Formats: sequence, structure tokens, C-alpha cells
Amino acid sequence: MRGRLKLDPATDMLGAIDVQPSFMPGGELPVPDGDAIVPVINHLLADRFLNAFATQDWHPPGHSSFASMHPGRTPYDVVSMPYGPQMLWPDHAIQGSRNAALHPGLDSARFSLILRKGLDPALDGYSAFRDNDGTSRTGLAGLLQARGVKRLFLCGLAGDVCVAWSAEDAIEAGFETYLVEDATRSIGMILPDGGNSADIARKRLEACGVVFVTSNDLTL
Ligand code: VGL
Ligand code: ZN
Repeated sequence: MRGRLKLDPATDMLGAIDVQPSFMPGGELPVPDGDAIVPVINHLLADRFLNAFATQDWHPPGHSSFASMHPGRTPYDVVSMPYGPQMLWPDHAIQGSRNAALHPGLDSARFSLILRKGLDPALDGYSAFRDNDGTSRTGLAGLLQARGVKRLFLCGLAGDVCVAWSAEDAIEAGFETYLVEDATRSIGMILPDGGNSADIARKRLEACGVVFVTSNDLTL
């Protein structure tokens, strides 16, 4: 979309997904330019949103999504898990590690809620709303509904993984869902069919009703 979108501080909420050094240049699973979103999110926190939550990818050592746990496999291979296909990743976002903390430059004092996900050793959790088996819920939808949130503005890392899965589930949970593009970066994996995961995620999200905006579109 282009132009102005007037925010309602009472019922709009910003959701910052996995803004952790693990997903930034120098981290274990770097998203190109991932650190560039920190000042943009800080601006949104300071000047645009009263309500905001953050998530942290928060894996135990030896998590089943790590390629290192699958002999003969390398990161970005896809394996079959009891709950469906699972892409394998470098070891990342280990509970309590420095890189798994929220980025130190992020104004995290403004988050009313910090939700950790991916704790189950046998199951991955991309979305802020549920684990990758599609059934185990984090409770986030009910919490946001109880607080009167109507529109969710999502941003963070990675746009083609955890932000995308969160946005799809936000729509399913009944929130009007926006993705703040300049506060988001994607990995951009080349998939087996030659497609780019960032393009595919964007098309999928637009098809299910997610509206792409930039931070400049948002006014009070
Ligand atoms: C993520 C891959 C694995 C993300 C987390 O935050 O997008 N991607 N774990
Ligand atoms: Zn992860």
C-alpha cells in the first residue's frame, strides 16, 4: 500500500519477531542487512505504538532443527519430521547465549510482552502463535484479544520464515495484519524449484490478506 495509515494507539500493536543477533550479520543464521531494522523499530516504538511485543527464538542446545543433530545433513536441507517437512538450520539462538538476547540496541523497555518460542527440543516453532506441528498454541492470540488488540503490525527477522509464519497465523486468529517492510529483512533462500523464499512468502502473505506497509505510511 501507499500513503497514510492512521494508527489507533488503543487497538494497534507492533510485534517485533526475533530481533536477535543470531539472525544478524555475524550471527549463526545471518539475515542479510538484518541489523538495519533496529533503528526503524526503535522509531516505531518511540513515536508510533503504545502497545508492542517481541519474540525470541529460544532453542535448547541440540535442538532437532539443527543440521548438526542429523548425521550427513547440512543446513538448509529439508528432512521429514513427525509433524511434517522441516528445514535444517545452523545451530542458532541457544537459550541464554548472548546472540539469543534481544539486540542490545533495541529499545526493549517498551515491550509489554516478550514471548519465547522454539523451546521444545523435538519441535520447531517459527510462528509467534503456534509450533510447527500447527496445533500447539503459544496463547498469544488470546492474550492480544483480551487486551483489545485489533490490528497487528509485524516486523523483524526473518521475513520469509518466522515473520511470515506469524503473519499467516495472525490472519487466521482474526487480526487485521500488516507487515512493516522496512523493519523486516528476509533470508532469501533459493528453493529446489528455483524460486526465492522471500518472493514466495510475500505472495503467500498477500494472498491471505496481509498488507505490506513501510514505517513512513504509519501516522498518528
Ligand atoms: C528463524 C529459522 C530458524 C527466524 C528461526 O527467526 O526466522 N528462522 N529459526
Ligand atoms: Zn530457530
